[in-house]
Parts: sequence; structure tokens; C-alpha cells
Amino acid sequence: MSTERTLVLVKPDGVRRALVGEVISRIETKGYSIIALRMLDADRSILERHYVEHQGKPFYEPLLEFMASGPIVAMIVQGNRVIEGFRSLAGVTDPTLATPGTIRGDLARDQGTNVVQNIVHGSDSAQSAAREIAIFFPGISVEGK
Ligand code: IDP
Ligand code: MG
Repeated sequence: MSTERTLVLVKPDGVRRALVGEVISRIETKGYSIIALRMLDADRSILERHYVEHQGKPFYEPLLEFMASGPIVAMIVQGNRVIEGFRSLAGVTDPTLATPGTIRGDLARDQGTNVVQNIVHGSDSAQSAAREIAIFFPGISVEGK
């Protein structure tokens, strides 16, 4: 089975700046398929589950506060090697260093805040994708076709 699924989030900064369409456009133009999509106000428990790996880090609380600061858009994106492919489209975590041409490199910059605001989240492995898809889309299969 070569087709994969990944979880993409447009974070509150992306929604506030009306960049949802831009992010979707880049995903679709690249050739990946969006197979599920929802807008939501993420509550603390969903964010604690999603960011469990970062618990205890200095930016953990600011991160959860930021992610709860406004609506987010969650989507399942599908395609061969989409997990690494979307990470490549997104660019590295720090938007100052993200290569121009990437979502973070083109659309985000350092805002001087204690949490990095960088428009999007993308799962970093097949294991993370399965775990994260189950959080935001319970009942939808994590397996591609
Ligand atoms: P990723 O989103 O590129 O996978 P992670 O290391 O998983 O990066 O971190 C999750 C999110 O936490 C980042 O996207 C960013 O918003 C924030 N973050 C990560 N590292 C830092 C940091 O060192 N300072 C402030 N915020 C950070
Ligand atoms: Mg991550």
C-alpha cells in the first residue's frame, strides 16, 4: 500500500489572515487530494492529545494557548509519500529560515512571540499521522487506498 494520508492543520494565524484557500491551493496544485476537511475551535483536551510529544517544553503552554486562540482548519490529505511531501511544501518550523517557495517561507515570519506562528501543521511520520487523524477525524480510516 503506497498511498498515504497525513493530517494538515491551518493554525489560527493562517485562518485569521485568510490563508486557508492559499494553503489548500498549494496542496491541490501539488497534486494531493483533500479527503476530509473541517473548521473547529480546538479545545484544550484535543490540543493536549495532539501535542503530547511537546508536553513540558518551554513553548508548550504558549503553543496550546495560540492553537486555541481562534478557529483552525483540519484536513486529511492523501497521496503517495504525502507525509514527507507536505512537510516539504510547508518548510521548516522556523519561518525565518523556511525556504522561500514553501508555505512557511512565503507566508510567515517571526512575530516576536514566545511561540512560533507558522501557518500550518503536518504530521511528521506514519505513526503520527495515524494518531493525529484519529484525534481530529474519529471514524475516518488512517489508511490510504
Ligand atoms: P513542526 O510543526 O515543524 O513539526 P514541532 O517541533 O513539532 O514543529 O513543534 C510544534 C509547533 O510548536 C511548531 O510548529 C511551532 O508552532 C511551535 N514551536 C516549535 N519549536 C518551538 C520553539 O523552539 N519555540 C517556540 N515555538 C516552537
Ligand atoms: Mg511536529
